[in-house]
Amino acid sequence: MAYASLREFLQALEEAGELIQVDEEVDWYLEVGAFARRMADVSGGALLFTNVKDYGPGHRLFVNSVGTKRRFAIALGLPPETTEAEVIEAFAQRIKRGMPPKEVATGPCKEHIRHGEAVDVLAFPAPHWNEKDGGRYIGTWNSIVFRDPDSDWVNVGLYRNVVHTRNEVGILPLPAKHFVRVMKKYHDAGRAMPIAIAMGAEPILPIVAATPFEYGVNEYDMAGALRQAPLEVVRCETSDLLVPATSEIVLEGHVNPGELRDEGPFGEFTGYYGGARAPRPVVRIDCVTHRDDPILTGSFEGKPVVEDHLQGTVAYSALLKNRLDDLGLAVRGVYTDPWSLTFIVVVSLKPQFMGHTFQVASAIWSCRLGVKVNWVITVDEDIDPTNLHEVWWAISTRCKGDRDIFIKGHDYGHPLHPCLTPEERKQGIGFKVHLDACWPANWPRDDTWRPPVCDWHSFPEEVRARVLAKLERLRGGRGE
Ligand SMILES: Cc1cc2nc3c(=O)[nH]c(=O)nc-3n(C[C@H](O)[C@H](O)[C@H](O)COP(=O)(O)O)c2cc1C
Ligand SMILES: [Mn+2]
Repeated sequence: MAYASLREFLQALEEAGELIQVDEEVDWYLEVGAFARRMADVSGGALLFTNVKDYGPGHRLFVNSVGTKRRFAIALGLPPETTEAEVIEAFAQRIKRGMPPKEVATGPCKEHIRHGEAVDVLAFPAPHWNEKDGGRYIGTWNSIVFRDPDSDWVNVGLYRNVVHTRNEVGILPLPAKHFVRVMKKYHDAGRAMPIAIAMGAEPILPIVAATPFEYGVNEYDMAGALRQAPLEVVRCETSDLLVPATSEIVLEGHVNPGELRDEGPFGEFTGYYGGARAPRPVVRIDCVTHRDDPILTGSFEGKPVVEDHLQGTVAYSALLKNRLDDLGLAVRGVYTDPWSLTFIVVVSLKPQFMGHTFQVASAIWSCRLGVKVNWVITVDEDIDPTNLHEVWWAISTRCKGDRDIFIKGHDYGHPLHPCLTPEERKQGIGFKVHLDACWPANWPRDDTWRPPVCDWHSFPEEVRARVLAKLERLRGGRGE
């Protein structure tokens, strides 16, 4: 089932007991952030603030939309109790075929249209999230739309926006992002880059925006694929870009060549402040359109687990699984735990030949999203990659440190990676590690080389059945 709007999604969250509406006054300065932090720490509900200080009723703020596995499943139209592995599998299957958007004449996002002097982004309750943030961030759960000047390719990305003035916001696209490549094309041709920042589109689009699809993949098609229904879009007022018809708020603007202004720092997905204050591109807002009683959306960043980490887990695990499948590498599963920030990926497989596990690691590093991955951990197919305890056990028992760990320095480094020196972060110099916790492929499959596993499944089936039946009687039907 596809949600036509954010409001339909809120309704579904309400029915699932996943929505907390806060009617008491809450300060946009730190209090909103602390609410979101607290909910992240207790795996709590999504937050709808109806009374933000200086704003009052009619200017709602929605935060922490897919911050738990249950809500992530609900956003995808799956039952709340769907397991994480099933969510990843559904995501992987759905994105195999795109579904183009459908243009409609108009939509709720056009209920109010403000041009020129009437543009004021601070009409919306943008939070100052963490204390050391470099300002109020209006864009943290947004969908930023732009088109490649040389083709029909439409990209949607999630890049943060600080408020500079009533009609100027900052944007932080990190170096490997599609925004940077496309912006360069416009600017090299001496042209301004038109963009549209949609907030409060239906729930899937920000997830798509934050997913690192390959260059040239039309991300509206991916939104359609994930929603399992075409996304309805309308034309912007000041450009020919298309935006989701039911968006709560749309900021239409452009990025001029060479125009930079200081931006940052910001409490980051790494769990530390990052992106030290530095000159970054500016978006000039030409027009704002919004719904009646608009709902601004926002996402809290910080130490795991916040929705950014869940998004990363689902998207990276699914995209990497599809890639390894496409290459015929036949792995059992791929998983990056939310606490690993997608810097660590675990792959479970049955090694067929010497070097198979390294081939898997190389296949991950050789695609766009693998650039960010520092560690690939390979485990045998009896290990569930989503179960960190099993992975830990495999590393403890099957990885010989001086033989099974491959380290390469002088490689890509993420600019926000805290373990790099400030200079390495600036230059983007990092490392790769392949940690192989599989039995070596050339080892004979006998009990001397590979000691038999000693667990529940190693008991004969009839013994297990007998014991289960006895436990059942013992616990009065509550046996496991
Ligand atoms: C909550 C959240 C905030 C994000 N903020 C930024 C950001 O400020 N800058 C950035 O480059 N990427 C940010 N990302 C990651 C990008 O959205 C992600 O890399 C995405 O793939 C970018 O789109 P692109 O692949 O089309 O370039 C953020 C992701 C999430 C979930
Ligand atoms: Mn993209």
